[in-house]
Amino acid sequence: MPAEIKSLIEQIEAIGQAALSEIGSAEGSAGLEELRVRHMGKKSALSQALSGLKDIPGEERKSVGQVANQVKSRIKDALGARLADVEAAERNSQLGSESIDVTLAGRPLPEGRLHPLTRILTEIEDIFIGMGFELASGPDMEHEYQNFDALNIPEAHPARDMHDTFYLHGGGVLRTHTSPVQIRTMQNRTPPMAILAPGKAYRCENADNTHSPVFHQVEGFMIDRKVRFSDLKGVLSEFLRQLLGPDIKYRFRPSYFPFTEPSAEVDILWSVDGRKPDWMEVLGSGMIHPNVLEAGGVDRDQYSGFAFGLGVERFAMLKYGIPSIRLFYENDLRFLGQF
Ligand code: 2U9
Repeated sequence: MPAEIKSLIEQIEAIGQAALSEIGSAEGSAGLEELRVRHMGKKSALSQALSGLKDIPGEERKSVGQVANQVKSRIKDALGARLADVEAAERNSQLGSESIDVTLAGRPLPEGRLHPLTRILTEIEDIFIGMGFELASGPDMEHEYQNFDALNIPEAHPARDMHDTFYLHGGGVLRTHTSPVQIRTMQNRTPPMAILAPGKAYRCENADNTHSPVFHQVEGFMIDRKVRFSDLKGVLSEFLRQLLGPDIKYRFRPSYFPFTEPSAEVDILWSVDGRKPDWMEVLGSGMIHPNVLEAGGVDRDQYSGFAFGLGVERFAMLKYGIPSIRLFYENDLRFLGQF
């Protein structure tokens, strides 16, 4: 074999050795890819060494070619084997760094709560439902007739004054109490009926610790033949005992409302901040005025009824010891989180 062929074969084997040693110590799949291009590509040292192959005669070209093919396939195998190792190592290190400990405790999520007004409103509703009352609702925007006239509140009554009532453009008012709901219910049903009307009421006044231009009321009434003042006392006493405890002290005190006659307010003996108990007004009530029965389409000679009304915020403030009505509407989570 001529010396230049022998030297070419040695050169090819040397290129192969160099490539194998580089591949053996290559780090990472990116590094291996770079080696693959350098050793297997068109511009590789091997390709360059073989560029003169076509000028070599038959037999000798064949043996150079054989060596070159062996070297090529060894480089290819070495690349494949090293790539498998490198990829396995990369996968293992990724699995190690991204592992999740499924036995770790989860982070607690902040817990939602019912608004204190929702809580007390639900309690109040449940007590009356337990005594046979049905819930009713109606629109917040009302006709002046339903809000005032039907309730025996005459044109000149101070409650109709601009200072107390939100008058709407184009007529109508924001209801100043939920009483119009009861008028509507009376007009749509026939006695006997026992109805509870919880909802928002609106008064045109500035907010302070005890007033808010929007607040919540629960009103109710019961109409049947021979409903008496003692029925009113029985139902409201039972309500107070269930809401505030069996030992609650209360009194019925004569009062006046245009829509009831006779009328009474209910006071409870209540201690604020551990101080000496005092009488606190919590409920208005009375026998439904015959004019109001008539406006509701109920026969005033056949039927009688009692009605009552309470402010939900006032009850919540008393029961939970809340100092200002504004806290209900500020949505401060430090306040709301206590209920
Ligand atoms: C009809 C007939 C009678 C409802 C009544 C009161 C007395 C009363 C106030 C309590 C505090 C309103 O929230 S408050 O400011 N309510 O004192 N409400 S009797 O009487 C009615 C209602 C509807 C058809």
